[in-house]
Amino acid sequence: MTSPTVADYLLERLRAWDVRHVFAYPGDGINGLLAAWGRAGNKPQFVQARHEEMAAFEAVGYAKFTGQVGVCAATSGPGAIHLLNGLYDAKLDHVPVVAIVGQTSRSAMGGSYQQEVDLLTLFKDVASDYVQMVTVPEQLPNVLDRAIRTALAERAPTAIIIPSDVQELAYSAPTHAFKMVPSSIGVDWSTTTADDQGVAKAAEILNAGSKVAILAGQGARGARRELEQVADLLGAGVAKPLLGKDVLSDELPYVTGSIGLLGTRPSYEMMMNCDTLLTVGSSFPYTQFLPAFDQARAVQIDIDGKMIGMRYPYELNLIGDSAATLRALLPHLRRKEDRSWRMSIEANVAKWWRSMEAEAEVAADPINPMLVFRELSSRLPLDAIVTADSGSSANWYARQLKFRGDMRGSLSGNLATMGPAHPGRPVIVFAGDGAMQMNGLAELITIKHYWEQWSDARLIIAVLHNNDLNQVTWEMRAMEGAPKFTESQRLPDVSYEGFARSLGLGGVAVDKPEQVAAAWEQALAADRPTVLDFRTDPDVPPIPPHATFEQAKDLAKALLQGDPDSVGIVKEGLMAKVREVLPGKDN
Ligand SMILES: Cc1ncc(C[n+]2csc(CCOP(=O)(O)OP(=O)(O)O)c2C)c(N)n1
Repeated sequence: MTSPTVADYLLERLRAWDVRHVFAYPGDGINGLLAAWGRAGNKPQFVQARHEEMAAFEAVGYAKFTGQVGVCAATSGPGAIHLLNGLYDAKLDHVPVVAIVGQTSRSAMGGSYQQEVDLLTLFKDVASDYVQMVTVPEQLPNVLDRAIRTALAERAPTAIIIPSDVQELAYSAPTHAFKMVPSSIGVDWSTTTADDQGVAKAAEILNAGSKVAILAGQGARGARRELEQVADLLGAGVAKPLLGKDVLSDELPYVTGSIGLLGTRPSYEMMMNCDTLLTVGSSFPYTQFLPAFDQARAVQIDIDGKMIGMRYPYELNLIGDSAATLRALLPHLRRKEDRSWRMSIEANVAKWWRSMEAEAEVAADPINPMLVFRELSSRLPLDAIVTADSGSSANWYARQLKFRGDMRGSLSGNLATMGPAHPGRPVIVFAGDGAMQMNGLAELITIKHYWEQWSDARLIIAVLHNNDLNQVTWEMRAMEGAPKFTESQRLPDVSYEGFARSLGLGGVAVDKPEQVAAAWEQALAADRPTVLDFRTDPDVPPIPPHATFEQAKDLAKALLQGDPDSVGIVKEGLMAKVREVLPGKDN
């Protein structure tokens, strides 16, 4: 065999890092890489998306659900530009992703050549932790290893740019010489625990309070047992930001569920009434849902010294791994003998779940979207992975689904995310019809392409088919006091299940409430990915139970201003739901 090229060596080194999949889309800026892939017997596996944006999102999903680095690749110019949205998702949600992109040949650089974009500048913000161009073969191991290690260490996206001619050069390793940077593979991470002094100070603050609230984010994943013990000793309730929905079971009576605009009333009430706040592994951004600044003494535990101390005037910012730090804290905590705070939280939680049941039962035209989630909740396999896009489904995902067992869940702040599949676990994806039309329909083709390789082929795409960009429609009503602007909000009607069936996937049209449960059962028992095309009512308001007076007032104003859907909203009796948020109504 001829000597390996830089591209051959790149794939070899990815394998050495145990990278098994690269989510990618071809183009002549990475032709050298594609040829190497052919020679390497497709190892790591080239997973072909329909659009580079989705390749990046797929790498993000992979990283979110495996805890390993996700890798994506794209050609120069337009391919690299398309990656950006997915890479920003990695940046904002703090997951490790490496992007590998091509560039025009070195001889053409700076010549305004075809597809020549200043990629170092393009990626400077999204991959601010590490973006480098490989210009000679000896650079490769170090640049690749640092991109991977930096992505893992910073939980962030990084990028490597490899000009097309460099990909085809014979690989030559760095030597033991001046201006050479050798590199090595692998990292053995140590566990960081706060020192004794910090732990003792945290215990002093937490022991002094009588109404403790815990906020546990995705950084607390892996600290489930410790969180339960701490919450128990402190008689605390635990609220979970969206990305932390799977850190603690929703079946625990003191878990108040989601917090924030998509949150629950018990989370809101707990935060408004507590005297002590313990935040673990969360950078939940919405300060207004946390206690007033002079209301609570507060402690934050976070692994990341750059992210700690924000969002609230914490008295103590402890750097450490969440499980290890909570374990160190436990022996210092005194069990709160007065359990009245805890009992009031549990009563609020029980009442909340009853009201969620009742809201899902409200008749709608034709299907109340909450019913779709409620019917799934009890049927969720214990190892399910659930995702939602950032349309209205995120509201119901946050409030209606009861996570338990080893369920995993995540979503993106970005509308365009299609939930990633997992080859060995059942996956349920909630997608709006807008999201389906933006990227989802095309990615069904990717699913068709790969599903037969999976050991568990149960990937269910539940479409909230409401012919409306509903979340924005409601935001306009509630935040702007503006009636629905049909031209921007209405979507062309498409049969999502029909499209799925045309691809050989399962597809079920669900247009009556009484069909919802059976549809879930059918899809959960299917031997292939299935699209459940739920005809949901756009007139069910995804308004938080603690919406501000201004929002409720604006909503009423929007409806009175001749909103084309106001008749539906009133007709179905859903104004009751709207009234729930008006001041003076106790519930
Ligand atoms: C890429 C992108 N463009 C626009 C938005 C703004 N946005 C947020 S939710 C939403 C509507 C989503 O509509 P759909 O997918 O139909 O779901 P629905 O809210 O109707 O359930 C839009 C346009 C966004 N989040 N991301």
